[in-house]
Amino acid sequence: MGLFDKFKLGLSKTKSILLTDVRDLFKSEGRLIDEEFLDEMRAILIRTDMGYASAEEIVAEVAKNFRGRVVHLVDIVATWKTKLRELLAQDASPIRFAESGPTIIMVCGVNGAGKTTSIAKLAAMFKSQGKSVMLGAGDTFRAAAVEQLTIWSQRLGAEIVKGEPGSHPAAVAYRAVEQSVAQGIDVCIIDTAGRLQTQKNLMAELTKIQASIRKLVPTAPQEVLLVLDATTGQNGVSQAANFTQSVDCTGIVLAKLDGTAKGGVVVAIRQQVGLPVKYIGVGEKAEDLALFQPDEFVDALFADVAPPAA
Ligand SMILES: Nc1nc2c(ncn2[C@@H]2O[C@H](COP(=O)(O)OP(=O)(O)O)[C@@H](O)[C@H]2O)c(=O)[nH]1
Ligand SMILES: [Mg+2]
Repeated sequence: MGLFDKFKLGLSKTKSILLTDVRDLFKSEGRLIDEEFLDEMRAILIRTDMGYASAEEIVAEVAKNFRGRVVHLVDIVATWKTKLRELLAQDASPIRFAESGPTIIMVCGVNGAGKTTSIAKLAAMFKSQGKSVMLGAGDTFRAAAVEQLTIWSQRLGAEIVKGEPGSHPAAVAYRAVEQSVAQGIDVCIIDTAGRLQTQKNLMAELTKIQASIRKLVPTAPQEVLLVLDATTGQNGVSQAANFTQSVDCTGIVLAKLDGTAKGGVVVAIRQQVGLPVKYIGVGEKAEDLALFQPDEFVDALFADVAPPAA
């Protein structure tokens, strides 16, 4: 499956609701762009969880271009797409690899966000690029979490380092990195337990994990990825703001985009969190991950809107 199809898959719920709502805005003879229309359009945009400010920017642009005219959906789609691309714009942001030695990626987020699954997806991606992968089972709180990562490591043919029950996650991370260096592994991905941004000691633990990695590789971790659950909508945005206060995250993996009609949350994240969205999760399987690219993402969102009649 190509990137565009993955975006379409991830956006299927958002698309069906958004495009149905938007089509309902118009009658076959077109619609006058007046305050009533703009209010209805704003409400539809806000329902996608893109945030009020983002919705307002799109409304203002449509008002500027079309106020007082009778238009069809296809007439304003280009304006929507242009504005959305602007709101989502970010520098190209694939994984930053180490110049030599293993690339270390730490993954954090709240419970159930999709961390472990996203790690499996990243591992599958690296394996498909011919890279060797080590997983660090740093979620030492739950035996089931270690088990889950172990199953993925077997399925994907990745190495794994686990701690003794009750061992400190920083110690597991240390050993995973140590093994990666010793074995000449290309990418080492460290799982961590879910934590809430309000749990100060657990947030401090992330810094300890980072510090123990740096004892071995001072320039690591190359990436600290924050996994957000797209189905939590705006709540994910505040999680991100709080996580980034405690630990220097380098990017976001937005999981479960396929499970929500609130796909507009990616706009809110870009607007309100100073981090790139690196990858999106579009399902539960190892291949259900896509590098986030704003332009293709917007194209996929509007792929089924009929082009203007010739
Ligand atoms: N539909 C869908 N489900 C996902 C995605 N990512 C994770 N999940 C599911 O979300 C649940 C929690 O995921 P998990 O990786 O264990 O979360 P963790 O607690 O953050 O490690 C599991 O049932 C996953 O299969 C995704 O992109 N799409
Ligand atoms: Mg987990």
